[in-house]
Amino acid sequence: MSASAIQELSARRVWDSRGNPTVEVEVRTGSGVIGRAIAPAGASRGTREAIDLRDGGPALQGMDVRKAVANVNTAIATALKGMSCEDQGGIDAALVALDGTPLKSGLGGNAMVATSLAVLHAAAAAKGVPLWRHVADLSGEVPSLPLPEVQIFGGGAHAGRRVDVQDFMVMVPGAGSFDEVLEVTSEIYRAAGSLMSAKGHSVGVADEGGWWPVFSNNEEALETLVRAIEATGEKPGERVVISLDIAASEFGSRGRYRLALEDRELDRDQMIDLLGRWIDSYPIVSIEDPLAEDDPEGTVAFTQAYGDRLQIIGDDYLVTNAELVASAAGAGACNAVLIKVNQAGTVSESIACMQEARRNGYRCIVSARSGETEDVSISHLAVGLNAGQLKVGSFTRSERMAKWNECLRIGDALGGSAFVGGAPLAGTWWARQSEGGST
Ligand code: 2PG
Ligand code: MG
Repeated sequence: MSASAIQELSARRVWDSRGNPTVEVEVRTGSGVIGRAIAPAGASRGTREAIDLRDGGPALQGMDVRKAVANVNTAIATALKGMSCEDQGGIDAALVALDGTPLKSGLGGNAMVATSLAVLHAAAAAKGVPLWRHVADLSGEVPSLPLPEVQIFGGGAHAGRRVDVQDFMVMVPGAGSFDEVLEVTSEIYRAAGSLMSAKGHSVGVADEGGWWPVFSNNEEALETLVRAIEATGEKPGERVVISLDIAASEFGSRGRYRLALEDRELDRDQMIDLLGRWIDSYPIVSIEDPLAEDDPEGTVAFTQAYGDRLQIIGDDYLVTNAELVASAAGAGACNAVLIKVNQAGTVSESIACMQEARRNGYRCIVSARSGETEDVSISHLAVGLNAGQLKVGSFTRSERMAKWNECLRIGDALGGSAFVGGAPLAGTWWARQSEGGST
């Protein structure tokens, strides 16, 4: 058996940041190197993303993954044994063929993504290079250190729907280094917590570590975010800007949007007007899933209205799918795509989506899920894919901090010039303003 051939492949059940079971896969090659990866899990999921196989039934709220673990230990292990872990394309094609379903419900997206990523780790280890270097070799990209998007307040499906909007985030495109981004973000995070305490709120955190959103409406969250940025001595819109994940599919469908806290329903045009008022009032540079995934008309209209000022990201709308990116580009919907490996199901399909995005001039943001673990593969993917941006949640909880800290380590290996700074936001009002032009 050759040194890079897969000799053993097995799975075990481990637990994610919400205490839910998930799948960990370990791959051992002929030379004895090991690759290991864990599947993450979303809460606000697109209907067209790869499906996690869950056991159902009364135990663990139906969330158990024994079937997915068994699929790895039997069918997947049998199919992949003897293949070279350096043949990521061949391995992922074999997984897709073995699954044979449109949304990976056969083997389970969780079984497939953990296997695909574990193989990626094993290949890097077999080559004796860091994971980001191996990813760069696969993608043909020049590695770079991404610009983070960091959540300050959670919301939506990650906070009991306490506010409609899911992620209130900051970006620091004006920072000179990755380390500076984290330092500025840490100050803003702390300032936001102090503002919440000062209002007499008990300050717990949501699923991704952002402050629990004790607000009476979405605007109060935006106001508080601006105050928190100011409290650190920053002028909002200069070094620091705001990014939102509306995750509109969670409260909207077929052109109708229900704002739960305010108990009112908006039609598509009213929803676009509401977002427009926020864009005019706050230094927002990026909006993810502004309209629901079943509202292409709204998404195209929103992109037409704001695409030359903002980054408009498709997450549930594009589900890391190259074909959906190509058709969105044709229709003029979004100008950026979130890359979540477990939405696609395999590493190769994620890379294909990113390459399709690049061909169409779309920006790329590698993203974690709301259910995460100590697995830091996505930090390496963001670097090796030269994605430009990384979203992993907030600035607390070790499943989040592990990813930011891994970027610091990779940054040391790459050298200071690898940080992309504000470059991924080229074409937005922020970039025009920082070049000295008008907004
Ligand atoms: C999102 C992600 C991460 P989830 O919508 O972008 O914030 O959430 O993993 O629940 O889909
Ligand atoms: Mg999202």
